[in-house]
Amino acid sequence: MRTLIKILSIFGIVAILATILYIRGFFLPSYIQWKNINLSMDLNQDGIKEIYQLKNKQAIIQFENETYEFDREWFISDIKIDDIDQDGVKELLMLVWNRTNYGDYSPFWDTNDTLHFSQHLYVFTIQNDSIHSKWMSSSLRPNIKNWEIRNHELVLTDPDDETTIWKWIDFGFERTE
Ligand SMILES: [Ca+2]
Ligand SMILES: [Ca+2]
Repeated sequence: MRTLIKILSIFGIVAILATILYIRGFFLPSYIQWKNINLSMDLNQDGIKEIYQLKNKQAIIQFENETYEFDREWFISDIKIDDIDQDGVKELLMLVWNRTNYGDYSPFWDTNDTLHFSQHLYVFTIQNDSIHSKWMSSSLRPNIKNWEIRNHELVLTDPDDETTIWKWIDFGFERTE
């Protein structure tokens, strides 16, 4: 009986450790290329460049007088800046792994999807010193291994090295190729 309790408690400890490692992103796919980036650009068009920094999977925007920190539970693999909708103002695009299927907008009926990691693409606009989400993808299928922006179009490569091209049309991305 004592041995059984011992075995069960070891299993319990291992399960807890595995969960902690999972939540900290230790078991995310090995194809992810975690970038460190430092960009200096004026997205809010006030004549002063902000710093867009991605380091150790966390991103910040440094304005002249304050620093905006993105959700620390997001594991951000890459950021890009482009006028993706071609309205003359540049956006911040972000490739994120987090534990929700719905960005910040969880439907009330979904109470059990908080552990599972999924990949998302987010587009933000910067106005004055605040950040607005312009577009937030649900869980990406397939996942993105590599991405580029060419002529304001997203060139996405999945883990099987299939490449697709996506263009911003009205309120989201549509596949062009
Ligand atoms: Ca600025
Ligand atoms: Ca734009």
